[in-house]
Amino acid sequence: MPASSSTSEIVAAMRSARRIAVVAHVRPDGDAVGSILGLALSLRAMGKEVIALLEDGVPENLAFLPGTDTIIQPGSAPLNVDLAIALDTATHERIGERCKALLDPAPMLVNIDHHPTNPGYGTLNHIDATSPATGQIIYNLLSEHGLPIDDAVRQNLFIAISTDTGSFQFSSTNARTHRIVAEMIEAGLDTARLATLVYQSCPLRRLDLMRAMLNEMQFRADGRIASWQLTQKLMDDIGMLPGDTEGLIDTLRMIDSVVSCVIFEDVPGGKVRISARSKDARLDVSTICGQFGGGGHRMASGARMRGPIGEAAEKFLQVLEHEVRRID
Ligand SMILES: [Mn+2]
Repeated sequence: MPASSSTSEIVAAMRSARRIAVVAHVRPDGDAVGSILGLALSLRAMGKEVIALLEDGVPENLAFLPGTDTIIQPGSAPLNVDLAIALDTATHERIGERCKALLDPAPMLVNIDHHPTNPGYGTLNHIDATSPATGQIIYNLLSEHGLPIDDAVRQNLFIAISTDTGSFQFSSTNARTHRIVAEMIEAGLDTARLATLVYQSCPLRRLDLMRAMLNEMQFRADGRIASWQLTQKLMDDIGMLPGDTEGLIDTLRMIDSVVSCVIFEDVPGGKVRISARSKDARLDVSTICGQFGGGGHRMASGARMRGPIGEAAEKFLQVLEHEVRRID
């Protein structure tokens, strides 16, 4: 993990900038969208001109968050920002090709993240792998330095933290996480409303996807590994939209015998996207994903492999099965 710059240095850079771009990773999840909006809305309240950028735009299931209407997808016009800030993005490339091209001319890049594999590609880097969500780092930064926090900022950062901790269930959740939410509730945040919006507002299409997964999931290593292959054909049949797979893997994780679960997904260019999870601290899926050019957290990681999906799955699962059998 790279040496971290102090949040004071980062806040000083924010204060002295006039025009700031805030960006997160491709295929944005709740932590990506919530973190960039939490920070962007606070910076706007400080009087900064802020461009919130996402290569793939906002997924439909997160469109209820305040400020999503201000997020833009990268165009061709130069941004002319004094400062670029990348959040929740483990490698520089993962902000997306078009975002990277637009932000490369920025005189300074701040990199704030919680992925332990982040190499520190910014001018200033603040990588805190003990934080369960980038949203938690942003909340700490705003509150420690007295930067504006209003209800819209809280909504975004709550969703960032809630989604990245699996609703406060994952082992990365710590005492500070709960203290932050307690502070948010004391300040009047309606967390039940937000939970309904993010966890109980699925279009039927997402349950069709889950139904297919439950029908097709496969097991190996005596039920300790559960996996599923999400093919392009199924995506077409269901009419799947970006963000539809968020949280799907947690259903595989529910099974008592499972210590690791994996979803393989066809992505454009003949590639296969891998999402892997561990339920046992002795099994580090980030090193397994690392063998296939990916990375992430010990308990939640990803990689991309060349297709076809069946062959990629078999290669990955053989390595995973070897590791799973080693820990017993
Ligand atoms: Mn995250």
